[in-house]
Amino acid sequence: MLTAADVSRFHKNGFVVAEGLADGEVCDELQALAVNHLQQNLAPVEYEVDLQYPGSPVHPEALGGMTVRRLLQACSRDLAFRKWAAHASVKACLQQLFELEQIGLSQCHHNCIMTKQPGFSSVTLWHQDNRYWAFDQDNLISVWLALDEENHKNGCLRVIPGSHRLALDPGRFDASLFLRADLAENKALIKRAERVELKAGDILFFHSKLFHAAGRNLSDQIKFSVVFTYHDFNNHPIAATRSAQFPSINI
Ligand SMILES: O=C(O)CCC(=O)C(=O)O
Repeated sequence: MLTAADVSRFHKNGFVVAEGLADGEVCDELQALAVNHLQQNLAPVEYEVDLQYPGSPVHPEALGGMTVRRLLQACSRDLAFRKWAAHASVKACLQQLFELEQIGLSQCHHNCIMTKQPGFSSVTLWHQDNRYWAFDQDNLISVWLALDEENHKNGCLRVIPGSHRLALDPGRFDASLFLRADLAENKALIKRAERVELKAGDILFFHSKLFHAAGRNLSDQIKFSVVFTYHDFNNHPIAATRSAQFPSINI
């Protein structure tokens, strides 16, 4: 469970870290599965080349062109991922943050294991996850479980505290809904960013409107993180969008 101070920090800043919420055994089991699936290139996966973010290989045949960025559909990969996604401690924290009983787990985006690899990982520019989502209310929460240490060197997340409460004009974004880096007002906003450094078992809860970004993995180890996104079960995805592609699970 989160403390009352954690809950108010979340509402104020748009994120909160629960240290050591997942125990070592869970992290080891999920990591072993992720390593195995990555070695087998077990579909569905997303490649760095698919995204064409800064630093991505330009072509599937280029050096690093088969670098996997995400193992997709985590819930359907192994019961262990599904169990983690619906774990009692995760559910209890989400009930506190949403102030709700019924929590939906989306299977449409995130629902993945991030596999940030040395050598060919790309830079994720400043964005809100609402660029991926289409729900009646833009009020979703992602749960990011670090399976290893996450730090500046291996490309941990950076966040802008309180930015989930901003309403920015469309002109502040590029065509892909990343913050435009050429605008002075965006540069001033980005200066407020903080790193979210995590240890294995730590969980970052963050709001879908929180601006965040991440760098490349400059270490020599793959960084594995498990990420799921949740919503009020009565907050529905908009029909015919990617958010409605698969049904949510009532955890
Ligand atoms: O680890 C990263 O590169 C950030 C990923 C991210 O922000 C996202 O998938 O929304």
